[in-house]
Amino acid sequence: MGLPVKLSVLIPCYNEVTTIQEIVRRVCAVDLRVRVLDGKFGLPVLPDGSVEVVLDREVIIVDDGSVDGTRDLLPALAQLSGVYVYYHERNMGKGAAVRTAIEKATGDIMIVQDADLEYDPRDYPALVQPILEGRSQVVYGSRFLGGPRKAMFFSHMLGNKLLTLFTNILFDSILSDMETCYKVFTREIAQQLRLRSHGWGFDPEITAKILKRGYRIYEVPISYTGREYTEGKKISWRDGLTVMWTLLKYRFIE
Ligand SMILES: Nc1nc2c(ncn2[C@@H]2O[C@H](COP(=O)(O)OP(=O)(O)OP(=O)(O)O)[C@@H](O)[C@H]2O)c(=O)[nH]1
Ligand SMILES: [Mg+2]
Repeated sequence: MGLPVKLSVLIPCYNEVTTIQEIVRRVCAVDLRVRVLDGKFGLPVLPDGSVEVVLDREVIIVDDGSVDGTRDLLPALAQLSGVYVYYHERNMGKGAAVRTAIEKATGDIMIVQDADLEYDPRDYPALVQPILEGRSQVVYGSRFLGGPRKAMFFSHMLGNKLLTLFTNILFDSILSDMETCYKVFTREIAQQLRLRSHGWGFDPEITAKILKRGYRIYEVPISYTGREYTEGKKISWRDGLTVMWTLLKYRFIE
């Protein structure tokens, strides 16, 4: 990967009228200077042996058929430099929105960013560092590796741990957070995987395909501030069944 390196931030967005402006502000504001221990960029070497790579950024918002007023806010966001907005005519699910974003993205590295405020874009430099250092092509930000977090529902933690355990058993891995939103991957990986899921199958499908192809996933601790149901939290246990089925399908059938 040579300079300049561009990061594409992929934002699937469905009925996020209260948070879409703020998440885009945070994504655009984040400092994308990354300290990299690798001389191949030809940049001046700092006293600690690292170089400082400054990433270019583009923000790809895909509105997934919102009906809560989100769409009225998007034209103004599309005016911002480096921010591009695409629309699904009807609601198709997170997976479909991320896939559209991948198709439109032009970056060397891509990161999925939910449009609520549960994840913190200030974690980006740590998340892309293993890719820039050539240690991995895929990085997941884990909510279970000791990073700061809002302590929330036991049932959700259990659900997350069970789905991650299921993944680890099926694909002989030791992930700590398969369902994390912060999945970072190179353009090459994105093009190889040919993702097909529309809804909540996205996370298990991408994880299964990456592991089945023999890539290792690098994990980095991230912070997490889960939203409350009163703030729009939508996930339910039924979504867990879709996830398990998707993992089984890509492990044994496809
Ligand atoms: N729920 C939902 N989210 C979608 C859909 N399409 C795109 N998204 C976006 O996908 C991202 C993840 O959705 P969330 O509802 O936050 O999923 P989650 O974080 O697992 O669950 P909660 O925050 O608990 O609702 C958000 O940015 C949504 O706006 C959809 O059809 N349904
Ligand atoms: Mg969320």
